[in-house]
Amino acid sequence: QHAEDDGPQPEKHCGHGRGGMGEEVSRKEDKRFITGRGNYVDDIKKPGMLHCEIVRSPHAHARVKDIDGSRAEAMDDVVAVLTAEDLLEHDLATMPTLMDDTQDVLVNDKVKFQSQEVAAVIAKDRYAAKDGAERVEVDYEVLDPVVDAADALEEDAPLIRDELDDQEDNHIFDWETGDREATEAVFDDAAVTIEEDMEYQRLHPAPIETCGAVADWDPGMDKMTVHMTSQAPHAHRTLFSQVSGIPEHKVRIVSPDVGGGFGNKVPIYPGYVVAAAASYVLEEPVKWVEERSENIQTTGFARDYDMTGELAATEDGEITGVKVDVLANHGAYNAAAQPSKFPAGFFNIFTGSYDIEAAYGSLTAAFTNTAPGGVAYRCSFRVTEAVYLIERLVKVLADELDVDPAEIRRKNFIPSEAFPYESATGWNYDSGDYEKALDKALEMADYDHYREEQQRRIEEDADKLLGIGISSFTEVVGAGPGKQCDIAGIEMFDSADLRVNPTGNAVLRVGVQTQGQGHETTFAQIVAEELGMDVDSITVEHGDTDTEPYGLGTYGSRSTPVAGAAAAVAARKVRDKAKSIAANELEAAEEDIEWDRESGEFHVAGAPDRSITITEIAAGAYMNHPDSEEPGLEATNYYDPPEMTYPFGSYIVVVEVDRETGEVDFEKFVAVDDCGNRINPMIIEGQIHGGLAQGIGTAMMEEVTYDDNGNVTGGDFMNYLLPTANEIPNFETGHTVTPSPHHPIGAKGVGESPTVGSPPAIVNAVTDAMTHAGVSHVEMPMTPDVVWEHLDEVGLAQ
Ligand code: MCN
Ligand code: CUM
Repeated sequence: QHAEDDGPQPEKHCGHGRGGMGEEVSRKEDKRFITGRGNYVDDIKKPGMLHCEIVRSPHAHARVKDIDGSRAEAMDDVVAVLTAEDLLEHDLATMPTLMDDTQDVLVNDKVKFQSQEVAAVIAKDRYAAKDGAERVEVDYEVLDPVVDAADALEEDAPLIRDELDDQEDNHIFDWETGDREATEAVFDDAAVTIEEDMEYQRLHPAPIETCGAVADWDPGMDKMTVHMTSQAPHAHRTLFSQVSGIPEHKVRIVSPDVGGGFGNKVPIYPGYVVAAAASYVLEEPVKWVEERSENIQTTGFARDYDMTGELAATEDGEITGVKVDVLANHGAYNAAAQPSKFPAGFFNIFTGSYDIEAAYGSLTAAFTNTAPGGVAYRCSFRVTEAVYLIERLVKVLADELDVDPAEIRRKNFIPSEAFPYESATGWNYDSGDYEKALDKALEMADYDHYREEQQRRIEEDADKLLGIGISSFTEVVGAGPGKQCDIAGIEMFDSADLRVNPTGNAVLRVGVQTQGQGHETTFAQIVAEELGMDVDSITVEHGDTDTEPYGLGTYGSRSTPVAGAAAAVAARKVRDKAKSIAANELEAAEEDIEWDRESGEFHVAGAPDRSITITEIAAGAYMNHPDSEEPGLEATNYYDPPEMTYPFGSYIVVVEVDRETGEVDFEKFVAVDDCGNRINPMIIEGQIHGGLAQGIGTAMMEEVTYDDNGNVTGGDFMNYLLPTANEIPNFETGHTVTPSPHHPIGAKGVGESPTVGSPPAIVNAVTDAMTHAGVSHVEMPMTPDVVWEHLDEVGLAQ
């Protein structure tokens, strides 16, 4: 699978000044971004391009009795009004979701959530399209909606999916994991058990750039080109081809610069299909770009898990069992974006960083009259929910036993010598050293000092209470292996194709798709490291299915674990061929050629001065190739990872809680991460900062809310609150390095660690400020009124 190599060693900043592994290379892509030369979907303009505006339902549950588009069609600049009837002619009225459900592209019979797509107006400019959409008259028969998952499972709840023959209620599926009997037995014998109910509220990834597409059907070439906001261009091409019937080689998906994805751009949305259908019918390019409220109200949401967790432990705090029960709100369609064999994503990693004998989890998923989705927003396929659950429970247990939450973690960590480790729910952790990361975080946070300060404030009845929260999380990222993980049947491998030019520079094409993560820099660094090239001489291309090798895309922090591995292996294949060319150029035997990582040069064994650079070798490959080799210097690798990678970290948050207002201030925010060998520490730091900000948003402010009539009451930035620079404290980051033993360069993913790891640390901190008065849990988002109510309840409010 991978070429043998010792690889760069932990903690040793290699790079050798050429911008290889471990160097803080400035982001290559930033030049175009900060000079206003980025190229996003809405920047694409084509001759004759039309604009699409979608007519959306004001009701959450309603039968569509009639659609009258005549007033819109009568407008000068309106070209067409499309409804489900028009799409039916082309067999495009419905589309499959990633979980094998069927979603209306335009509502055929019944609206199932507010703002669902009912009709589309195509016009010569965006204003006309919008005016036209307002003139489309839809006659609705309003039905009772149900937005809460528990209510949806009541016997008298309105049936949402009445178009499905086998669907008699709103129940979607039950799922379980672990060993129920063994877990019950452990709980029966336990000296101590604790239980806590907690909600992980509905969130939205809310990338700066909303979703959009420019579809362009070329009747001369019989080819459909779709520029779209996609985290997975190739998978989307296959799905597009399957849905439309256009052969795959006649479909080209281009994902230009993407202004943030955070999981939002993994699914396929009706707008993309409508734009493509409209272009096909009208034979002109058609652009569709969402507005903010459309994005929040209709595209893939995140979380919405109602969880009950229990721990069993011995008197001295050894955790022996964990039990969890979940009610999942999936919205109107089962459209979670995750590997198809994992209906609850990777939620079953809920044993976390701890060596727990027995674990059992059960989950029920329900349809509701809310937008579909469920997996998105920097979550590693629901590891966010799992980490939240276990890290909250550990804090509750520590309080029950009156032991320090750092000590109880230390006591239960999977010991560093136990790796590779198989968890009670079947995960194979590759490597870890949890105690080291925790110790480092404790030291950076000045933990003992704050514990004393906390006590002092309690004794002095101070106006502001102090709370200290810890989270020692474990992540699982880097799906495949292909046999376990697939999207719509396609195995989750990834790819890299490296071509070295005659003049010694190179183009690396990858199957993943950056949305801001810096792949154009970090992937070039991998090649620079492996070939002794300068990072500036390598261009990374992604996001065009006509030129890039097939890959499954960027999500689940899989780019480094999977495509990063592919890039390293492709570079090593080139290096192998380079040896043969070096031998030819240096007139030596190939077995005698050695590559020196430090200098980046190839030389004859025992004669370091008889050396040659990759640039000279590139010239040799095209101008004087050895008879034993084909001309040229390139290699491709399709990498199917043998395992996932398990990054981890320890976060410590110190908060001040105002007893008069319920406001929470961050005193200290320490994040120690371990993502194995690090490619670019500066980019990693940026990833951590961004994810911690989103973790603060999650814990403190963000929620998509609905009223009982199914109206989205949190569907715009007035009501869906994102943190700004004002709410973000100074982060102190640190790291440890525990390489992945199976990854060619020892790297693990990191893109989601901070959002996964930080919410429980923050909630643990706020709760901790009130633990002495008996508060065991505070629900997110912890707005001042929520916190104040808890203060009031236990007599701490002023
Ligand atoms: N990296 C590194 N060394 C490592 C691990 C990672 O230098 N040991 C670098 C990578 O090379 C890459 C970045 O850190 O440039 C993130 O890498 P990785 O963890 O592999 O994650 P992905 O590139 O697959 O990104 C996906 C991840 C996910 S799933 C979400 S959601 C998210 C996130 O990244 N969305 C983002 N971070 C985001 N950052 C931005 N700016 N925009 C988004 O939409
Ligand atoms: Cu779960 S959000 Mo990211 O995997 O694209």
